[in-house]
Parts: sequence; structure tokens; C-alpha cells
Amino acid sequence: MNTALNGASKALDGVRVLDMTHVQSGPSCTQILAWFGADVIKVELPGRGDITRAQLRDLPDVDSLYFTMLNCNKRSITLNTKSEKGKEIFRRLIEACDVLVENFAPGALDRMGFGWERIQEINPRMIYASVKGFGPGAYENCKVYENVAQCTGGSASTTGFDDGPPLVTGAQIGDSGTGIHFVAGILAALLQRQNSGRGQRVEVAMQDAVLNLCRVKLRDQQRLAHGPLKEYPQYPDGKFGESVPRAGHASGGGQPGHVLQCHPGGPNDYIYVIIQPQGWAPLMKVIGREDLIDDPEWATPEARLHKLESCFHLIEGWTVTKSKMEVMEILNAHNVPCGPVLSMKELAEEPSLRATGTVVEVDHPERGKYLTVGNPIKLSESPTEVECSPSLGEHTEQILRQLGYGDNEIAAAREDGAI
Ligand code: CAO
Repeated sequence: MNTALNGASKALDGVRVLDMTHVQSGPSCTQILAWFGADVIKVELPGRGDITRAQLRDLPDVDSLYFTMLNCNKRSITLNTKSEKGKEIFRRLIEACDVLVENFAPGALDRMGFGWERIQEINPRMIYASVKGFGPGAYENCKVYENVAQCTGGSASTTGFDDGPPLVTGAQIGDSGTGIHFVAGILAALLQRQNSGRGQRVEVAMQDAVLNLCRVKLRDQQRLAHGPLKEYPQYPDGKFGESVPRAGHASGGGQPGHVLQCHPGGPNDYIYVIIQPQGWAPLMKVIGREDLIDDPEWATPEARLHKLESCFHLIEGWTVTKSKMEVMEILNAHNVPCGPVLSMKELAEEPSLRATGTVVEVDHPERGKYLTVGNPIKLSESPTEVECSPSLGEHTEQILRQLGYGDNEIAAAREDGAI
């Protein structure tokens, strides 16, 4: 069942993944496993499949970009795992696979009759990996989507401006962020199995994954007990309450930073600029304020700390006269860390991202060419070749034959509605 392309070997050649995932968190994980070379068999409900196939469609009756951008390089089998025949086929799939990945609502697999104990009985080497919204506790039975995880994992309360409501971010840290944590857990379990010979449970809660990504905010929560957070925009004039406030554009790291406006003032004509201690002199030179390089009122990070807004205001007086790309070029020539705010249009058209395969054009038999984000993790010995997502049930017969089913059994399963 190896789907390695062009005969080149891949990192996860020989690993078979029984992919019971849907929507985004689970599929984002199994897509990366597929890009590493695993044979990912996506099990989908007959007739409907992953609900995202039909969500946010841009073309009538064609698998949505939501689906096609999260399910590349997989095979699709339709299987009703609640029917008797379907359960029998599912059991054979569990026997044949190394990893079962699922992100159903809590308890769904148990309700199908395939809890962890049953799975271990069928295949003791199986790694059984689940994403849920919350870990064990009061909320363990709740269904969770992206923004629920952002709110419950500490991201929303720390994102936005002091005088505004909590904000969710466009980065899908609850779904795809959890998916990346999930990949790490599954790979570790596969490595441990090489020695132990046994599978294990891998569980990632979306709340935990988001909190892990908000680690620096829990750092700041504890710093707050010892005085104001001096790099936050609330310092020195505003008040700090009991918990970490929203920090606007302030940098989460040890060096101050801010987003600054550029020419000609469009919605994304901004650049993020960081002032390292060694960056002060070149920055002041570039903006024509050499007089502030050695001025004791400005020269040290400590002197600037209580007037960061004024510092960035000075620099913005210069950035508004240049485009964000000009500022990027000039400041980088002086080793000043900065980054333009790039729109999705600019990212889609960026040649360097195309060259590295981070943005890839894929050909789909029904929709034609579309763009996707390729594998952001580059392995020198296991290059990724992005293949189109499967149509619903495209590989049902192929997979059943590989499991040893013959024509009559396949016809009977179809008649039965199991596939
Ligand atoms: N054969 C038979 N039944 C199937 C099936 C198949 N091939 N595939 C799915 N089903 C069934 C499930 O068993 C479940 O049935 P029960 O309710 O009887 O157990 C049913 O379809 C619906 O599954 P669900 O409850 O997971 O789906 P939902 O759309 O209602 O909820 C979601 C979606 C994402 C909220 C929920 O799955 C969840 O909380 N998952 C865990 C957290 C997560 O991953 N969230 C991220 C989603 S991306 O934003």
C-alpha cells in the first residue's frame, strides 16, 4: 500500500494510517503524514464524506478548497462503520494499519464499538491518536471548533487592544496548530514502538495546544506578580489588572517591536520593526536622527522603555515615506529585524514561496488548477510531492482488494450500503 511517488523513498514509507479525521485539526495532521510518505487511508461516510467537501464551496458540485487544501496525497474509502459489514471491514483495516487518527466528537469511536481496549485487542501495535477540544475534566465531552479553542486556550484574552474586546486570530492555531502537535505525538509513538513493539494512545487537546502556543503569556502572568510589564503598551501610564492584558502590537519577546505604517497607506502597507540594542544606532542613522544615538535620554534600552511609543513614532515618521518593501531592504542592510505585513494576494504570488514548494499549484480533475500551502517541513532525504486530494470513495475498491476482498464480497458490501 505504499504510495511513494517516482520510486523515491520517503521518511514514512511503509507506515499505514487509518484516517478517521474530518474538518481541519485531524486532516491537517494526516496530510503532513502523507507528505512524509505514509499511506493515508481516509475513511468517509458513504454519500457525504468529510463535511468540508461541501462547505464554503466556490464552484458548484466540486470539492471545496477547504477539503482539497487539507487532504492531499490521501486515498479515500467510503465505509459506514456503524453497519455490521462496515464494522467487519473496519476491523480488517485496523489489523492492516499502524496508526488510527481521529478527531470525532468525544466518545464517537466507542459508540461505533471501537474503543481503545477493543482496538488493542485487534492490533496491539496500533497507535491510536485522538484530538479532542479539552483534556479530561469538566469539559471533556464538549465539541470544539477553532475559535472555541482560541478562546479557551488563552489566545483571545491576550490578543487585541486594551480598550477593545478579545480577538481571535486568522492563524488557525486551534486546528492546524493542534494538528502539528499531533504529528509530533504520532511520530514519537512510532519511534517508541520500534523498541517496545507496542502501540499507545496519543491524545492532544486543542485547549492544551493553544495554551502551549501562548506559553509566553503564562510567563507574563507570573511576571505580573512582581510589577508592571514594562514592554507592554500599558506601561507606564495605564493600569495593570490581575491578568495579562491585551498587548496590541507589542512584541512578545525581550526586544521591543511595533507595526509601523508605510507608503502609500493601504490596508497592508505596514512593517513590523524590532529595536535590538545594537539596532538603535543604525535605525537613528537611517531616519536622520544621529543626534539620538548617544543621547542618554534615548541611547539605552532602559532609557527607552518608558517611551517606546515615542521611539516607534519617530521611526514611523520615516517609514511612511517609503514602501514596506523599501523599508525591508534598507533596514535589513543594517541588520535590523523587520517584516512587511504581506497580504494573502502577495503571498500567493511570492516567487520564493513557489520555488521552495511552500505555495504549490495543484491540478484537480474537476476544479482545474488551484493553490495550496505545501509541506512547510522540508526533509532533504524525503522531498514532498503534493498530489491532488481524492474524490469521495475514489480508492474504495482498490483498498478492499488490498485487504483481500473479492468481487462478490465487494458487490455485497455495496448492496448492503456498507461502502
Ligand atoms: N460511518 C459511520 N458513522 C460515521 C462515520 C462513518 N464513516 N463518520 C462519522 N460518523 C458519525 C460519528 O460516529 C458520529 O456519530 P455519533 O454522534 O452517533 O457518535 C457522527 O458521524 C458525527 O460525528 P461528530 O459528532 O464528530 O461530528 P459533528 O459534525 O457533529 O462535530 C466537531 C464536529 C468538529 C465539533 C466534533 O467532531 C469535535 O468536537 N471533534 C473534536 C475536536 C476537533 O477536532 N475539533 C476541530 C474541528 S476543526 O474546526
